[in-house]
Amino acid sequence: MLRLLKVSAWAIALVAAQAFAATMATVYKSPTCGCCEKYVEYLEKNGFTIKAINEDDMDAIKKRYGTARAASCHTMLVDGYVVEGHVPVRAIRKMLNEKPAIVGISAPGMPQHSPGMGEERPGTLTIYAIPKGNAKLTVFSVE
Ligand SMILES: [Cu+2]
Repeated sequence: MLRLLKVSAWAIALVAAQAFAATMATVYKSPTCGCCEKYVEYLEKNGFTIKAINEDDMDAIKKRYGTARAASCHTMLVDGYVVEGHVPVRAIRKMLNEKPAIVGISAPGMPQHSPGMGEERPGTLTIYAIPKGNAKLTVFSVE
């Protein structure tokens, strides 16, 4: 009985540790971007710990991290991937779980009804995969 208690306490501790292990990420954004702020808040509500960096030359950031051809307002770095724009957490988690050999994913432009851009409408937001090199963008998911 005592042994069983110990085992279940250990299991509960493990589950709790996983539930509270926040995903660390860095978000580059323009200091005047309001929707970028909202997106950072959305990420934080959904288990991310965000280091937000204000950057005046966002074009340079997109060139540096390879998202210029699918550009949006902010650029996020997470676990070796780049997430460009208002991408829902579901798509980010899918990428982090599947670990595809791509630069990252993007919601190009400033799509309405994406996180930080008004209420989401499931099934209306196309997320693109940015391949390495010059290969064309492909559809990563529809959120
Ligand atoms: Cu935006």
